[in-house]
Amino acid sequence: MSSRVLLISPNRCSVPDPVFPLGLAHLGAALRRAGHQVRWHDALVESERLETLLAEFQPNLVGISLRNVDNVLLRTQEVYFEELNSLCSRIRQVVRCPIVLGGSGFSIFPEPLLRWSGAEYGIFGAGEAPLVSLVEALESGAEPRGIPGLVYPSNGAVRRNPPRWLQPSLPLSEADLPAEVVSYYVNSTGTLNLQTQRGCSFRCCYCTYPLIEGRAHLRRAPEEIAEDFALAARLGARCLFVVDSVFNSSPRHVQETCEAILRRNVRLPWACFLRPQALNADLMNLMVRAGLTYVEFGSDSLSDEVLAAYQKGLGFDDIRHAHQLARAAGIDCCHFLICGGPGETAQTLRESFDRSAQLEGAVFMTVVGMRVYPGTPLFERALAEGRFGPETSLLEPVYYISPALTPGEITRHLSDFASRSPNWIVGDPSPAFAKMVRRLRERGVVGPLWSYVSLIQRLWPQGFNWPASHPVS
Ligand code: B12
Ligand code: SF4
Repeated sequence: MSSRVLLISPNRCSVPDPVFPLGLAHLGAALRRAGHQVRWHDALVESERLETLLAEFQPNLVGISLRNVDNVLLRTQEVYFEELNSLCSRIRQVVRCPIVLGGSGFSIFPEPLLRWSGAEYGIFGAGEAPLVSLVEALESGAEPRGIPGLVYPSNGAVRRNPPRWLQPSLPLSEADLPAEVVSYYVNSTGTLNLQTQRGCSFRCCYCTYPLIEGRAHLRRAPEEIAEDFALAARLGARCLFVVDSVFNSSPRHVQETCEAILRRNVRLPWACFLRPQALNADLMNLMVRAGLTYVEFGSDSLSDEVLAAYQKGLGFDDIRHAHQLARAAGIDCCHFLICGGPGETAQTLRESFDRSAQLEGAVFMTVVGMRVYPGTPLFERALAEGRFGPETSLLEPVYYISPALTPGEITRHLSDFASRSPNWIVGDPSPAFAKMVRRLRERGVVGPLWSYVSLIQRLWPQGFNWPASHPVS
């Protein structure tokens, strides 16, 4: 039998950039291969009104992908999950089929989000196999409650089955990627995205990635990855973002993937998250030959004391070494810093700033405070410190701020650093900077937003600094 499944991406967030809903591509591919019909509705693209599409397609199941719950920015907070409830109501006014939720944001808060939305089902973690099983159970009238990762209401409570962690097992094909959605992202940023592996075995105190994707690194075959690179190039992408939690989870994976890209002869600049550890010059040069152009290091702090409190399992020497390797290979680098988490003091903030001078050519993207998520070591710590009670819903963002500082003090320190060093990025981009980025994009310049900082500073050394004003909370 063949079912009709409508997949919805309600994500309208365009900061730092609109992001192609890659999860839908993987789900759609799995459903199509199992013989089902799939349509997409992407709220940013909206080539057809949702109500019109529902009435015309008459789906047997609607899937909603919740990527972002909020923007994880303490000072300019936005929440996105609240619209789930009204979205489900809109769907129900047109069709009566069940609604299933999934996505990385959903997987952090499955129980409260299922309750909030009123949807019939949710799927926690990787969605491909469980979604196909759910569609088939609904088709045949079988009981779906045994499906791995299924989240469902039961006797007034919400239950969650343990997930089965799976690697992204497919090379995608053109048929999995609706042309109007692809062209929206290719035209707005020039960037598409791709996943080479899932999972993370590290235990940084605040991080949800091992919870969303599992703790094992589940890697795809290098030749398949290279096929997806080639597909993105054929579709017109001028840059690719490798969305893996940590691309360099294993030197062998990096090596085999890059060699496969070179063999496939794909010439496409790409970006990825690298853990600043266990890198060497050969590996870095190989990545660059395969097209790596932008590196986002999840460094979090440049103070060893804070790195230890964040449970990063690495020190400043590792960060400096990784940075030097990247610069020597000619790569633009950005370091993300979480300022004000456990162990931070005014002194450690200054230490990070002072040490940043040793990382030549880097851009530092800073955030204030550490978002607390359930199931993380930070959650346990905050609970033990009495920051909130066990019943507190963390859906409404809660931030851990070191007892030695206030958000206002952290912001003032960062603003001071940014005024002394234009590569410290604090707050939103100034209108002049945003305008310049738009112009460069119109001329075909690609890359993550932060990469324009160095470019614009190189082109116009006197002007166009990023920071505008920073509201002090
Ligand atoms: C890569 C990444 C980025 C890159 C994206 C680059 C690019 N061009 O793609 C960058 C750095 C730009 C970025 C930016 C942001 N990000 Co981000 N990002 C990620 C990351 C690491 C991977 C997302 C991804 O692509 N996964 C791969 C795809 C294939 O998986 P997936 O979408 O999760 O889909 C699978 C399952 O979730 C499930 N599924 C998905 N949808 C559905 C639907 C149904 C019905 C079902 C059944 C299943 C299902 O099945 C899919 C296949 O298995 C996640 C963390 C993570 N590990 O998930 C954070 C994450 C999604 N980001 C997050 C956030 C907050 C943001 C920003 C708002 C941060 C900011 N202020 O700038 C922006 C928002 C950007 C935007 N426009 O939406 C948060 C969201 C949680 C929250 N608090 O809201 C996450 C979870 C990280 C975290 N803090 O925990 N991000
Ligand atoms: S911060 Fe990076 S390395 Fe640490 S647990 Fe998260 S994904 Fe893994």
